[in-house]
Amino acid sequence: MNFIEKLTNASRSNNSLLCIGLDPDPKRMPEKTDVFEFNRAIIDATSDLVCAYKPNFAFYEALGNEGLDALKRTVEYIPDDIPVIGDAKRGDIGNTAKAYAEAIFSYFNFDATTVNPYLGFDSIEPFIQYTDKGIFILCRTSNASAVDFQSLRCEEGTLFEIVAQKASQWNINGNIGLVIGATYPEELKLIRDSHPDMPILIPGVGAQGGDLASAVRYGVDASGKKAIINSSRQIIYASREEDFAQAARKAALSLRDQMNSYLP
Ligand code: OMP
Repeated sequence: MNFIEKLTNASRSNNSLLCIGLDPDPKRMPEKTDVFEFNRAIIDATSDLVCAYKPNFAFYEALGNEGLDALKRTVEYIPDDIPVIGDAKRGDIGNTAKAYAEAIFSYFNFDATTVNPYLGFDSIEPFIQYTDKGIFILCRTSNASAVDFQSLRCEEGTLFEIVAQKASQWNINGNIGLVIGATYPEELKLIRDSHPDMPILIPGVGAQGGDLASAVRYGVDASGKKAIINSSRQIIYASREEDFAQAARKAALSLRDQMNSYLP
């Protein structure tokens, strides 16, 4: 089963557009909790509520070998029917990109990843050759400084619009999606209108204050699908006490139901 089929199935069976970001930060986790055990408790408490999980490499790399080991065990632990997006945001020359793709897809066995398009097509090509995997290209990121480059006016339009057009041209294997932050609803609407079929990964609700209603209304395709709305800190740090997993479940349930209430 390829990434899109897995995503569609998980989204349908859990009636969910919610992706939980597994971004473990020992400073915010309950004291003396091991990263894998933390993730396992969150996964056990929420796996019937999500369309995907998205661990971000940074939080694991920061912990050295132990972190990378926890990352590998986390991917293995997530139930097979739920897709796992490895948020790595890689971008390098083709030969190096090939090694990044191998690490993410063959060693860690992620179902999808995020990539940075700044280096152009030959930096993306090694990823899209894994035809059963999903590749999410950064288009309009959620941070305030996204405007520094992504808003630059070019002859053919604004830079983030050109990125979306290129992503569409590069989509020869049908496995490319876009990343657009919930903090930029107008841009999300613009890109969804011109790219009706692409899956869109939408981070930025919750801790970053992005608008949930617009993320749902502008993010989904015509059949109310293909939007993957990520929240990390708002869910995994809902409590720092022993009840953290139950608190995460409560936060996830509420967010999933709110998202569904905004579906057209
Ligand atoms: P919270 O702000 O805690 O919900 O985390 C958001 C997650 O999404 C982090 O892992 C970010 O690195 C990631 N992210 C963004 O916040 N903004 C983006 O534009 C893109 C991503 C991403 O690619 O997932």
